[in-house]
Amino acid sequence: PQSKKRVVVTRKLPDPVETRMMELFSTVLNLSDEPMSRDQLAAAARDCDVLVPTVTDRIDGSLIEQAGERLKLIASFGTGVDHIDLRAAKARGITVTNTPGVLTEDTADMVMALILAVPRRLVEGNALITSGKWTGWAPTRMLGHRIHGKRLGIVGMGRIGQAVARRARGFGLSVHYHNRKPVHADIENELEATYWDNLDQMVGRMDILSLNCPHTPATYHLMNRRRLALMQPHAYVVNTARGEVVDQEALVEALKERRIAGAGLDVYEHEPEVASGLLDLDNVVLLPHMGSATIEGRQDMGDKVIINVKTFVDGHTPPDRVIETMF
Ligand code: 8YV
Repeated sequence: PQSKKRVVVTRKLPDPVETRMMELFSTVLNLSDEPMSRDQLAAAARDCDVLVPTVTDRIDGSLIEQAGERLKLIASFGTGVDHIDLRAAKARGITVTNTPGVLTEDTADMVMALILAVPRRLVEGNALITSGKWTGWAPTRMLGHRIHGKRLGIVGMGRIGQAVARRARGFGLSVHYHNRKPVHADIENELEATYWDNLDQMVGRMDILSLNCPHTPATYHLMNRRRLALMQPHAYVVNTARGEVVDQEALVEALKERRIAGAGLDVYEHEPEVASGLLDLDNVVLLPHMGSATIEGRQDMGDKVIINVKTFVDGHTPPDRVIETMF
């Protein structure tokens, strides 16, 4: 019907999510599952009431400028909102929502998977078997580093950071964290987590670092050349947050020169490009941005998008409204 709001979805979403969206709204789907070109995205933004983008769509100031008068909501399918110029959206009176909470546990699982995979050489072990080169057990073969008893430093103690901390304690890691401010004392006690006000000091003392902060102007290259140099040579870094939080070039150098022991990466600067230097290293495990990639999680994210859109078009404030100052 005419009254239905026009909603443009930029990527293929789970079938039940698409079906429900088509029932509720006048929904335009991108069935190709390839990211829209910039022109397609601009055309979509010119002619819809609600845009549902994902992390692969760059909704910058110039795109928002090209948006039509009728665009009033950007309901992103994902938690990170660094692909959206929040200030430009606000200036145009466009509300932005995201999908926090529902991918916390899945992402924390992936952090643990990388914390285990890199020091214990899981991928190398698998490659040894599949290459047919395994000649049998030996006392000194395929030795990695012990996890238990080591110090984990979590950078960014939000939902995901806390979920990592809970898991880490089960693996016998002691939990340390850096955050803009300490978390509530009850949470700190529950997690037996030690707050480090000074990131440099924490970085220099950890055996494993896990990056779990959003990418904002304040966290861009937070792990820069200087901070990477503070890490101990036996230390590992795991990044499931955003590639931009680490100076990738400096990271490759540190890994190559064995100034740090290894890295587990799920995200990259300039995705889907992966710096060629990373591909030649044997002390890294590289994943294709799949931290939250579970069937259940994608459905939950879709449900959240639908609730946000429905609430908004019904004239209310959507539950996951992103406020520019939050980041
Ligand atoms: C999602 C993510 O896959 O939500 C995020 O911030 O990085 C990913 O886990 C992606 O956002 C989907 O749009």
